Amino acid sequence: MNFAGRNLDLNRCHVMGVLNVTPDSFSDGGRFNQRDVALAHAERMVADGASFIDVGGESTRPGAAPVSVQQELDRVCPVIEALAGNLEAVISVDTSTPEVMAEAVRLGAGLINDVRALQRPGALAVAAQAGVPVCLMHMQGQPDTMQEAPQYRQVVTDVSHFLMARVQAAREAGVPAEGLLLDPGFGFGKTLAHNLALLRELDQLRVLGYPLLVGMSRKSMLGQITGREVDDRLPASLAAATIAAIKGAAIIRVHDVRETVDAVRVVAAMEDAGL
Ligand code: PT1
Repeated sequence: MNFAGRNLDLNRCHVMGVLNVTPDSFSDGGRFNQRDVALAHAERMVADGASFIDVGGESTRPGAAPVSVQQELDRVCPVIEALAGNLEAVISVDTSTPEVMAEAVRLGAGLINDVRALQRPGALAVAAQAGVPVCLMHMQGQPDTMQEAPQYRQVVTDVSHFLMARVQAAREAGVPAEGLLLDPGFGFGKTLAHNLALLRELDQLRVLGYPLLVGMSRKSMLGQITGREVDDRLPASLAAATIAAIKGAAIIRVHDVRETVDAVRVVAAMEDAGL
């Protein structure tokens, strides 16, 4: 798949490093300092083997409050500008806001990662115009309330049907099929049982024919399984990443790049040995 000039073979599993530029992600204020800290963190993740750096200015974890368009632009754009051209990786913009998508791609972003699957007004048109691949993610509800009472008829088929409908909407808007990735949205309006069903049956989403992106790093589903606090979830995150890689995920979105790259290499080595 081509990401704004960078070509990656998605038959192999890649690691995406998380670069948060939400204010709570940094203890210190100061915009200049934030840009420096973000650039250094991104360079570290690329040196550790990340193929993608995902830049997001809206927290979408459970309970998070909405942000304004201007706030998101102010957070994301200076960082993307600082990274573009200076990184041996694809810059991904984690946004649902059409204005942010357009500006980020203009500044050099090579992937639009939208947890709302282009459902905001204007997002389909902007994504089609942008000419970079798009990741369509499933979420039930909105971040502030999505964990209150998630319900599905059958989570894997419900998520699959939602994603197919969003693929159809994106293609009708002019996004080519070769530029689409899908994500079941672990932790986005799902109980532990829902998340585990999606992980166990990830191969069922693969039959849709699009590369899969998944993110489970440090999430509360792993806290529920292990009883560990968020900063103590690396082993569980590596297990989840390994399972996803075995089940055919193309991109794994994580905080701990170095460790996850090693885990993915073990899976790739096993698969290469079967050729
Ligand atoms: C994700 C993802 C994302 N996750 C994609 N983008 C987040 N494509 C942000 C918790 O339960 O999985 N895929 N962008 C982070 N969101 C969450 C959700 C963080 C749930 C934490 C939790 O702890």
